[in-house]
Amino acid sequence: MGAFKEPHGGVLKELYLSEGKADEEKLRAKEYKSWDLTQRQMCDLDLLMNGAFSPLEGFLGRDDYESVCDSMRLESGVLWPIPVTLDVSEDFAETISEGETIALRDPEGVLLATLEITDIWTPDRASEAERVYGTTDDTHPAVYFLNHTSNPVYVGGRVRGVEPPTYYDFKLLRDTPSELRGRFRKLGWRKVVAFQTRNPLHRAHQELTFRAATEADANLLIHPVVGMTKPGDIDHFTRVRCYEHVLEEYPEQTTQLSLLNLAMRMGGPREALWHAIIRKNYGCTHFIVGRDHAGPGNDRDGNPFYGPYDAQELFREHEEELDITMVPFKMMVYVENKAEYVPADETEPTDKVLNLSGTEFRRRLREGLDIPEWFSYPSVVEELRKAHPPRHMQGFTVFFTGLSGSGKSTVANALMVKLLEEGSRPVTLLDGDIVRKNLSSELNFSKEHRDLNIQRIGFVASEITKNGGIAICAPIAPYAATRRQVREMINPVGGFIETFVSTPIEVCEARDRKGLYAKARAGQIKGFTGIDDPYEEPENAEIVIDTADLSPDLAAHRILLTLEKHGYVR
Ligand code: PPS
Repeated sequence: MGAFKEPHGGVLKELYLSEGKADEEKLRAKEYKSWDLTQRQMCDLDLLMNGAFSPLEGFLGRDDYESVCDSMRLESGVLWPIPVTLDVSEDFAETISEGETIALRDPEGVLLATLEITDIWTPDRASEAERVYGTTDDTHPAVYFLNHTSNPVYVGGRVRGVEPPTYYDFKLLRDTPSELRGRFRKLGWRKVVAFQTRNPLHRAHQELTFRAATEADANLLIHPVVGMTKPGDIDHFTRVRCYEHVLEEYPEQTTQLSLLNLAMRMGGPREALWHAIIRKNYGCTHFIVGRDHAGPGNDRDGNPFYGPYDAQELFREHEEELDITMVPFKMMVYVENKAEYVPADETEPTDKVLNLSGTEFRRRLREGLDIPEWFSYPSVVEELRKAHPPRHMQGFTVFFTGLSGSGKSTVANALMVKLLEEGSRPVTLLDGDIVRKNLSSELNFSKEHRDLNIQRIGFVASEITKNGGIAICAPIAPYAATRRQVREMINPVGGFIETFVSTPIEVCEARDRKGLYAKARAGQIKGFTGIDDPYEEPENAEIVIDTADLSPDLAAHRILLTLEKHGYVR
């Protein structure tokens, strides 16, 4: 028996050269101009070469591109909803011409493919956004990408595959369409329902996917995207570990898991058709389309870009031509009195339906609160908790700022000792003097060098924070913009607590432990902070401490109380 589902356009278009030909192409490519692929292009090229994008034979040329934007069809008439284009810089475009062959390389310079150029053109990106995504609003991730990430010139042409991109993670779970088709054949699977996802799966998903497969009298493929998803999504490492746990919940031999290296566009209805075409190429016969499939969220005015069932409607219009059956996603809800999941439209008025919104789930995760077993599997929750620990298990940075002699180092030392006593995480002190000696010894006190010094401290602190430690920094850090940069560097990876040591300059100068103020007044040190160099006071510091009327012990204690209040220590 041959393939039980014809690929889109009739033939699976694998673009790899045979081994011998690939070796010859590698030799020739030494003479070609090279384009270093972006992350999005690596994903697109991978799926072009392995046949997931059949019937495409390369990056779209200009006529196909216009036709896809206008009518969701290639020039040949075959349905194709999303433009797959190679965007390059103007500088690079100026060095190449139509008819030439170029090398496509990964960021390390490894040759993955060559491209025989048929077209070079500058697209109207606003028009592409409007025609493909129905909007020019930047809050749509694909429109944002077009306007801010994509390069301005497109290059179209046939791709000759030399080797697939190397991925070091989850190798056994990454399949080409031929490999997956082979596996289905081996397993004797005739009908396969594919489930697309970019989120972790919980019990409701397991129930709905298994029900969808059972109703279609088919087997099930969990086919999550691990290429590029919506910015802010849970990382794929965490998700794949979750999927592996959920897989064990399906009856034996009913379900397979495979990872798809797709770069999603979040293109709603058009993207739903694209997802279905890709799954058809992988040999699936059915595809689950849910509410707001591949939805990009809300627009600038807070309205959804697409209607919740637009994707299902567009799919239905093209279902026959697509030759893959849509399985509309059924909302499953947990009915407590029956202790089981039931389709939302099959509940009875007397049923007690339990609900936990996505927002509430994330809040509970963030705060380390209980997540009921009816909602998710303990193994999945554990993985998610590991990746998103509650605050008392996350890293954080306490960033002191203040004049020389304000008491930063003394309080920072006292705080370090108290945190070591508390013992929950490793503590690193990046005191101004220590850093100047070990990390920034070649720097002086010019604005440029002070900024560099603070950026280095910020980088080290963000690494410590990311890995769950505590960084205590105590430089002068006189400039507000640089402090803000550090805050922005650390916020995504853990807590940032800016502590302004506001001790007035008169007090600092009167203390003058190192005799530097006297020297600055005498003109022996130039550009001394507070004397003849500015100190921009923080306006939004989490903590303000004046050591003129607070002992180091009490000051450190107050910081500890604030850390407790924010949930960083218990
Ligand atoms: S900065 O601006 O954040 O890079 O400064 P920092 O790395 O914290 O270094 C401040 C310490 O260097 C000594 N020092 C000076 N401070 C300010 N201005 C000038 N021109 C200067 N020259 C030397 C001073 O002892 C500071 O130490 P602290 O611990 O703050 O008193």
